[in-house]
Amino acid sequence: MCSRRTCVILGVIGVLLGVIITVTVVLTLPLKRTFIRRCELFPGYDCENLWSVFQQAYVGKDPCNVPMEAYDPLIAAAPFKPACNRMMFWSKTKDLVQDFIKKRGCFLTLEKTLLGSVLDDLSWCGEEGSSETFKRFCRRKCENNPVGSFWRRASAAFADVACGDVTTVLSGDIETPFDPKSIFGSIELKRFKSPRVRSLKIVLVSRKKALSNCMNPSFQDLQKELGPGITYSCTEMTESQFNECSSAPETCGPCW
Ligand code: CXR
Repeated sequence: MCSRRTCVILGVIGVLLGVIITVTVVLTLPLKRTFIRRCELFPGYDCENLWSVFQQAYVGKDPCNVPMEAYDPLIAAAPFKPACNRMMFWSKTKDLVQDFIKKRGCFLTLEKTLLGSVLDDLSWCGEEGSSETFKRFCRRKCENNPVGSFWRRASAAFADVACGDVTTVLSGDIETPFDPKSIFGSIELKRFKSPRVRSLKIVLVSRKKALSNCMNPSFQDLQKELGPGITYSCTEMTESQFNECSSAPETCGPCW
């Protein structure tokens, strides 16, 4: 057996190890569980491997120093597939679009793809010198935070595969529906390439009293960013017209 002193030291080490393992499991598991559970809804992927590739982007890193390129391996492990004429983008209209998508399943948003759906509405970060994933108290103020960088990287890759007629849902409840600094304006729109993308269909939805319409000057900025070969059209809708559209059949038939 061990001497009293050695036994006490071994006991303390044992307890410490137990605490460390418990803390790691408690802090990491819930996020991992959500990630894997959502991932398993998509057949044909190795979800454990995707989780480990995902973690490598931010674990052990300063949470203000995770650039969007850190997610390149993750995007490469689960690349986006093009869905011509069915891809839907949005800015400042997330909940509206999510309700719409539930009913009109023919459109594809980033949040419906594997990578978009496993991380939708989640928060995560690492810490220098730690192998853990934290899901609370993750700072979002700095630009290169793990969550913001993921959405920028994933949005870029999703827009890269856009083709045909692309739809974007913007808010008519604000004075500047097209915001060049938003992810849609600064990343997605710039990646649409002619002739792969033929046109951009803007759906401008107002919930309350509309503060902007299709003549809004911000759409001139949009046209400049769009590049020469792609034309845009714009349709104004109230929230209820938009929702009526979502109760239409499963096909992506014309609604705007
Ligand atoms: O124009 P943005 O919307 O900045 O970004 C929206 C576009 C969408 O077309 C979508 O494809 O970028 C993609 N996207 C998400 N799917 C997403 N899910 C959650 C971008 N951001 C997403 N988030 C979080 O919501 C991000 O933290 C992001 C914010 C979107 O804000 P906004 O309504 O201005 O900062």
